[in-house]
This record gives sequence, structure tokens and C-alpha cells, in this order.
Amino acid sequence: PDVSTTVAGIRLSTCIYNASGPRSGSAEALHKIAQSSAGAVLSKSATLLAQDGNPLPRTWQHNDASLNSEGLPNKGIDYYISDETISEILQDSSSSKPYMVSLSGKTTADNITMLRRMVGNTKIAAIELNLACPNIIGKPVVGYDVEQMKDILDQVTQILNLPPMGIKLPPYLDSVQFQQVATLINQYNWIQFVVSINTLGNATAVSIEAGMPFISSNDGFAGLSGPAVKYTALANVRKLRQLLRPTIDVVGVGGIATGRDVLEFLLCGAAAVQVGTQHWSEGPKCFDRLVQELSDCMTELGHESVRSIVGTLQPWN
Ligand code: RRO
Repeated sequence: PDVSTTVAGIRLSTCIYNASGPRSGSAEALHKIAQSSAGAVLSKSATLLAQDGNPLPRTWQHNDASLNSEGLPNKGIDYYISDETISEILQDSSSSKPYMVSLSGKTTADNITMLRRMVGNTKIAAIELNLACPNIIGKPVVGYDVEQMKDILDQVTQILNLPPMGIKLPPYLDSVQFQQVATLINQYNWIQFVVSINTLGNATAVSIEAGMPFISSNDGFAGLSGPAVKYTALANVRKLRQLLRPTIDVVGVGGIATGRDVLEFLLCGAAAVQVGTQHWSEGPKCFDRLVQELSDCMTELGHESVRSIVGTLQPWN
């Protein structure tokens, strides 16, 4: 079966690629993704300047749930957009894969400064503007604040000749939130895709032996990911697909661990999917396995192409 897709008009040879965050902070790590069956390569969210992130321990994993309070450890925007880095990531690839950059400025001004540095850069296939980091101490999630979100989207509108643009959203839980955010997003013609979901913020894992949270940073409050969030992610993809204009692609992410999970996201309306927690625990060979499992599952169910599945979940009545 045909497992290729397009996102924002960009061809992805497979519909599965990495989520920003796990194993995506260095050219060396990104090169391994480029060498796998992943359909694209996406960087760790960049800030204007390099930073170390929050104190350790800042991640925790158990069965079907992961928590992180990384606090944006990254090498700074100039690293992720430099010719040297991009060549290193895409070196000895038979066909060069789309390379996408995630941005998560600490302020709107920082995001605008970083975007201006990417104007006219044709080596960057797309930009994922992260409006959903839950771990910056004292900073609200932009995607939960319609006013702040409108302000940044308005400012991005002023910048011309950017690579194709998408935004990364937090999980929404209430229908009013979905309506508000979709109505806002639909007003911006430059938004070509949305990525849903980022981690579910402010979760806590408790050690009964220590009598403390497992995670030290941010008082033990952290973003929840992994199979525990899959159902929330599926609903977010489905609802956004229903509410967003058809020219916006939805990229699904949240708890994908098997080829069957990928198919669930495609049915709900995802044009492509990202894998975060599973990539973190299994490493980049997860993309080879997931593409094979998806392909097998499609054959079993009689599906000829990914694109023909997208958004075909049927109603009961
Ligand atoms: O670095 C992080 O703490 C982080 C980010 Br920027 C994000 O968007 N989502 C997340 O779970 N962690």
C-alpha cells in the first residue's frame, strides 16, 4: 500500500515522523531519524539562545505514561537553521527528506526574531511554531490564551517569504475551547497545518517510597505523554479536522506505539502523524517498525493508500 502523504503540499514518503522533543536536539540524533523510514525530520523546539533546560530529574516513564519537565534544553535557533547542521542531518540520504524546524520562543518577540532569520531559507521544508510548551515556569501555555495567541499570529502575518508554516497546539478538553481556537486559526491564510497534541500539562507522578514527586523541576509538575494521552489526542485531531478549513492539514501526535494507532489517527483526520514517547524509549528504529505495521494493517483491511483513509471515520447515524 501507499504510505506516503502530503503536509502543507510537502511530499512525505511515509506519513510517520518524529515529534519535536525526544532525540531531536542534535544533528547527530536528527541524522538517525533521516536514515530511518520516517517521512520527515523535525528539530527540538528552539529558543533564541542555547539553554540547558530544567534541573534533573526532569523526565519519568512508567508503562503507558511519560512525564517531562525538560524546560526547553536546546542549542539555540542558529544551530538548527545553519547550512552545516542541515547538511549533517541529511548527509548520505538517497533522497533528501523534508527537514522541519520547531520554534518555541520564550516571548513573542523572540519568536518573531527567530522567524525573521528563516525568511527565504529553502532548506527548511516547514516551520512548526510551538504554542503549547507546558514547562516554562511562570509562563502560561499560549494556546490556552486566545488573546496572546491572536497577538502572535497577527505578528507572524507581517513576515513574508517564510517556509510553509504550521502551529503546534496543546490538548483541548472543552468544546468551547475547540470552537474558539479553530475560529481564530481559520482566519490566518499562512497557517498550512496544525500539529495536535503537545503534552497534557501539569501532571504529577508520585513516589510513595520517597514521599515526593518523581520529577524535581517545576515542583514536580510536568507534561504527560505516551499511550495514556492517545484518546485525548484522537479526539483533538478529530475535532480540529471537523472545525478547521480543509486547506489546513492536521498532523496527529499523542501516544502512538503501533501501526494500528497510526490508522486510528488517520481515520480521525490526521494527514500524517508524529511519534514522541515511543521514539524516546525505542529509538529511531521505531519508524521502520511503525511503517511496516501500518503497511501490514492496511493490507489486512484492504486500504490502498494513506490519503484515502484520512478523515473517513464514519458516524453512527
Ligand atoms: O522542553 C520542554 O519542556 C517541552 C516542550 Br518545549 C514542549 O513543547 N512540550 C513538552 O512536553 N516539553
